[in-house]
Amino acid sequence: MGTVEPQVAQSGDVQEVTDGFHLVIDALKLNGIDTIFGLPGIPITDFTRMAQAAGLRVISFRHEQNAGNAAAIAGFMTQKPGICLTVSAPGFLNGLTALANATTNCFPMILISGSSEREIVDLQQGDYEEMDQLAIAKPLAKAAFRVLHAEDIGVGIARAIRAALSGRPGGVYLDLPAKLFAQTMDAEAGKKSLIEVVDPAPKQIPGADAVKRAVELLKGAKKPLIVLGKGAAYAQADADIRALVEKTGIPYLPMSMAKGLLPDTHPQCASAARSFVLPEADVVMDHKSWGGQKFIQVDISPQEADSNVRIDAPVVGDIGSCVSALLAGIGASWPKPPAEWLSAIAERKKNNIAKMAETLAKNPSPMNFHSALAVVRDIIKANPDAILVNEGANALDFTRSIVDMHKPRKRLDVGTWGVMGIGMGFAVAAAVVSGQQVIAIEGDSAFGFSGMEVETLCRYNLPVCVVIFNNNGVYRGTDVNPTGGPDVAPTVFVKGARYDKLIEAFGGVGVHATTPAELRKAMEEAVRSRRPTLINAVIDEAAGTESGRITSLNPKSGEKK
Ligand code: TZD
Repeated sequence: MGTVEPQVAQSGDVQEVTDGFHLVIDALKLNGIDTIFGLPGIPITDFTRMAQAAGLRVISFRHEQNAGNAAAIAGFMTQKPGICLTVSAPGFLNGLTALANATTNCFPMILISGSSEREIVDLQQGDYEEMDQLAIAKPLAKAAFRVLHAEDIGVGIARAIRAALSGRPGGVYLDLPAKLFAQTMDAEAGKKSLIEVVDPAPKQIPGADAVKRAVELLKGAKKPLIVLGKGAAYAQADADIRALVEKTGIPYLPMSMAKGLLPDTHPQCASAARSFVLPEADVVMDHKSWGGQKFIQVDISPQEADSNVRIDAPVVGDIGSCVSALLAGIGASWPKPPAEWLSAIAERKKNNIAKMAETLAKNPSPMNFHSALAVVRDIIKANPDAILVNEGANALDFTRSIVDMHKPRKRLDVGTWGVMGIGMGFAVAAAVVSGQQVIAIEGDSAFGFSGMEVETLCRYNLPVCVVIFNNNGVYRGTDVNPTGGPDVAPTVFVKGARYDKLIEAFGGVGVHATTPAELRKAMEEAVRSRRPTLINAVIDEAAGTESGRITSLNPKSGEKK
């Protein structure tokens, strides 16, 4: 229990007192929180010092959005809420993008922000960094709470933890006004006011009838398909999920962050025949419609069924409980799916893999995405415990399809929103939480959103190897200004930029790589040395497409020419 200077009570007895600072720290520690990601300033500077002194790891960032992204992905990796700590108003706003992204992706995170005094904020009298933060956070968070009294800190932290972890996990906002931190109370009473949350993510067992309905539907399928999402990865029910896939013999398709839940090289993995299986399948466990298909959806939230297609067999519960119930339901003698279906998939897979192998074997100059990613694929294969962080458009789509993942929760990327800017926050958290080598494959535009955090990588000496696929711009570097004026086109950056020099400014290793051989050597050295490394991998500026795989989402002009 943290205490402050003893105070002499009226009776003359020495009374141990504690304060808001220490109660928050103690409440977090009591609940197994060991790391805070944040950025200091009024009113939380002293809090960061005291937290460090109390044995919490405090990782300071250069911008709150990156601290927030770090907290969110730490939550995804550990099933404990990731904590992000920000100052009031502008710091809080900088953290909000990450909070909203966490909520959308079901990452458990708590954004704790200092705030100005309620009395002044509510009368809009002009306090330092005055803002009604709770009201602003509410629509972007799964839940939002404010604590006004030191004796309520225990309840506030407990409610935030439960909201972040239970059911569909998400982002939670906790508002702590400046005055709260200095409030004192009797240390013993303070200690008693804290809550160690029991069973914060309770199991939710699916109904027997729901399981039976799903098993019946699956039994009748001629072309079944299992789709695994990142919720399945989060659940850490890896052995049961693998058993369900293997016992049923049903082909499966991992969504981006579920890659590696079973190894991508698994014979039932249908990734290499993705565009064939999605519209062809007749019964799909978990995902979207192409007409005439039947769906089983496993989800912890009963509201999610029918959210975009009719769900014929919703199975509501936590993934672990649902999968083990389905496993029990299918029993020991489940017939494999029809051979026609399996061989049609195998045929497509074989052809696509052969085509890809041909493309990957080429060695064009300058490098393109494929020749560079053939190297990344080999490095990940040789280091299956390394964590791959990935963002960009082409840099994202090509990496996802080319680089096989071999273990669960090793691929962290832009998630549901396709948000740029997660890169360095995710990389820092992945290294801090796991101690494993991190490899971040970044588009040059994507990197720019969080690039200043290379200083953070160096400051904490993290084993992170950042590879920037530098093709001189957003998507590509070939656009021209149609007016012929001096400004370059909106998608174009400084040509031939040397991102490797950035990390050298902070004592990290910078490498300029123009061939696959140079890239391989630099990545191998980064993994061997575990030093913070940034490789500027020069990619043909004409390679890739507008918006990667989602070109069709760009609105077209209706203007008649
Ligand atoms: N801003 C935010 C926060 N997220 C976004 N997704 C975008 C803007 C729009 N956007 C994309 O969807 S991908 C991308 C942007 C700006 C960058 C693509 O360029 P890149 O990758 O250099 O990162 P490639 O490999 O050159 O395509």
